[in-house]
Amino acid sequence: MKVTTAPFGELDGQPVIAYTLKNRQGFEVTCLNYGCIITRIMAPDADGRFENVVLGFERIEDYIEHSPYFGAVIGRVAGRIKDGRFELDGEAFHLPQNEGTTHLHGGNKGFSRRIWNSKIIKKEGAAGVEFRYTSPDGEEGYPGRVDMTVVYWLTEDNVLTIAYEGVTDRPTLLNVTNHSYFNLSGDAKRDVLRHVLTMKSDRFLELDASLLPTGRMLDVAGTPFDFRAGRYLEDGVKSTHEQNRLVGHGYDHPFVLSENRNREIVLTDEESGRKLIVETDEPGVVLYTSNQLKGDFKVWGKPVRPYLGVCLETQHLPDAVHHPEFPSIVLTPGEIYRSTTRYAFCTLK
Ligand code: FUC
Repeated sequence: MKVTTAPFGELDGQPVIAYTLKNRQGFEVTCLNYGCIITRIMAPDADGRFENVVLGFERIEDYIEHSPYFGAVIGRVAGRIKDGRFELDGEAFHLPQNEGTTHLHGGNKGFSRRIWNSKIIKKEGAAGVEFRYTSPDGEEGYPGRVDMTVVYWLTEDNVLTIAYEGVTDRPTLLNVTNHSYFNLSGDAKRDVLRHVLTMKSDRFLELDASLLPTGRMLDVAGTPFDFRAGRYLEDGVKSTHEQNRLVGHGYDHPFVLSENRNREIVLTDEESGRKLIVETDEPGVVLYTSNQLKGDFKVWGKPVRPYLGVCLETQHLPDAVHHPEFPSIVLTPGEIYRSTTRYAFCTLK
């Protein structure tokens, strides 16, 4: 395992560093101390050709100006919080409303836009980067000082593991994820519509017009949300299902996982022969087919467009603080927030 570092520009007088983890097979992951952003994952196709399988940029300026959370760690709370307000132990908290009246992805300057302390770590058969960030009490409106650690581990068998840990000194909310946009075609040469997704999920959350959960969990059976036997992502884009249309034709939905740590999410691209197996201990995953991905910028030389990537955001269910029936995202002093997601890259051959 080889770990190299390279300068990746500067932000507010602080250096941005790119770490590249490379194993003996030639599989590579590059990540930044800014937002713990994964900029690049070089994975082999069925013929052994290494290409990048995530959307990203080559310059820090692009991440600051354009990025729809490409590759970043999202927190303190991933997803949407209705009206940017919540109550905890009888106290009301107000968060920045950065999408209409909704609070999205931790606010204006969440974990994804912070410089993290970073260092290279190693253990038998694996190398990694450990990121640490202390989010002060009241940052982006959230109570409590939160000490966060995120570790990216790479092993010789092309497995990337992300481990999150957090503690607080006051009751608060915490629900962290990674917002990588996968595109297994390699170097974003095709969109993801012909990617096949298989998921062990029987239910998904109904959304309202603001993309907030209504509280209803819908049965996937007989709908384009049934991924249990695998289906093309395209199905949800062409679908006339009201929930697909509502999110801009496609998927932007939380799914309840019915199994954990057992090949519960599998994404394949038959043409390149690449396959990604995601395993997590989180109760849910937000499937986002980048329906809203637009703008006057390019990714790896190609103009961005909807469906150029697919996000598999493993996490607790969004807006949990307003839905007591969802698993709680409250973290109290003395508890340790722990979450792990494993991404195994392989080929169909
Ligand atoms: C996802 C979606 C949102 C948004 C964002 C960039 O998590 O739920 O709709 O577009 O990412």
